[in-house]
Amino acid sequence: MTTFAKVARYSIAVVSIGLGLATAVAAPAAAQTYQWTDPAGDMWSETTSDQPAPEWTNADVVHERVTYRLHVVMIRSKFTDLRWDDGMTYLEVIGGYIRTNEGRNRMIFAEYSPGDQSVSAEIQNGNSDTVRCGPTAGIDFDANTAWMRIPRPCLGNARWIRVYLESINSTYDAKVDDYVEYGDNAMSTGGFGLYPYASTPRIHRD
Ligand SMILES: [Ca+2]
Repeated sequence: MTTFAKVARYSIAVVSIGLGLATAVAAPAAAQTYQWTDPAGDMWSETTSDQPAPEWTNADVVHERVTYRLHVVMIRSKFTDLRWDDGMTYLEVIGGYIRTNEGRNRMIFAEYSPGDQSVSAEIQNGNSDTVRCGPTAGIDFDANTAWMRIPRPCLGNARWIRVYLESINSTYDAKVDDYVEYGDNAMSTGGFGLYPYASTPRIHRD
């Protein structure tokens, strides 16, 4: 998917869905970590319209953990299932937005590359320009997990951040003879691409 398409998708105004359906578990005495569960079976598909796709399990988020340490933000995602199948066009295991107390907006992308079997990480600013700050990402298909490491310079000198997370993948569907995009909003059971209406509470730097 092109960057433009990603931006266009994110910019679509969708109904506001907060964190009410997520189970937030803030680690005691560690305000810099915020983690929560997301239900299994709550993915959506997008073709001509968005609709629930509970039968789809690939990259269905079940747990997220965001940690903001002094020099880095770490995101760790766990899924019901995680795989690369023939017919898939892309697998964005971690995507979303980070907003900072300094007013910065960052789009984040961690996308699997089947060619070299690695995960590329990218950060973009509010103008969709790449922020060259050394993000990295990884994937473990056996464990159904992925992670993304975001050095603090990607975020300026943010004292706190708020994060929206999702996963998106696309595959060919012979029934409709087209590629179908599947996504999981990690903040709720609603459709994906809900920024800026859904996000974590403030996660403070360690
Ligand atoms: Ca889910």
